[in-house]
Amino acid sequence: MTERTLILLKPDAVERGLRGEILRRLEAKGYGIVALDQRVADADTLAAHYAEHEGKPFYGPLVEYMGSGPLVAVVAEGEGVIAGFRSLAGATNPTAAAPGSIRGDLAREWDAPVIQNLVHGSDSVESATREIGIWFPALG
Ligand code: RTP
Ligand code: MG
Repeated sequence: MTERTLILLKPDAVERGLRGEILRRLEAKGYGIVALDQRVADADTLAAHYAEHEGKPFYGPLVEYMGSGPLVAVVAEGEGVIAGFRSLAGATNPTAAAPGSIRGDLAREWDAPVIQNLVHGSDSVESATREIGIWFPALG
């Protein structure tokens, strides 16, 4: 079924100049881009986006990391794009992420209080709907 997902090119991806490489992989796979916007995320947006992680030890560092510089929010579309982009992204931990994936090829572990792994992708239809509403209210 054609569906939409919310992708974030996190601040480390922007900082390292990897926007083009990541978007190239998304487009090469055949997914469409419905919306794309670079911005510095504000605290309310990050609190809403990461509500499920509130109270976890890495929550504070996660919000700090995600607000540390510009990120690129993207709505992508296609058959199976939610699971498909998660597959392109690879495992959360860059060391465990398979070669060939965005995180496996382009990210590594650092001595940091939170895992920095270049991209976010919605993990379900419900999450995608919720997250698109947070980042692109006009599309929600
Ligand atoms: P995402 O939401 O960013 O697509 O990543 P994910 O589903 O693979 O990972 P999730 O469990 O939702 O965690 C969200 C983000 O928080 C950071 N994280 N750090 N132990 C840690 O230091 C830790 N655990 C999670 C990562 O940046 C992860 O992508
Ligand atoms: Mg997640």
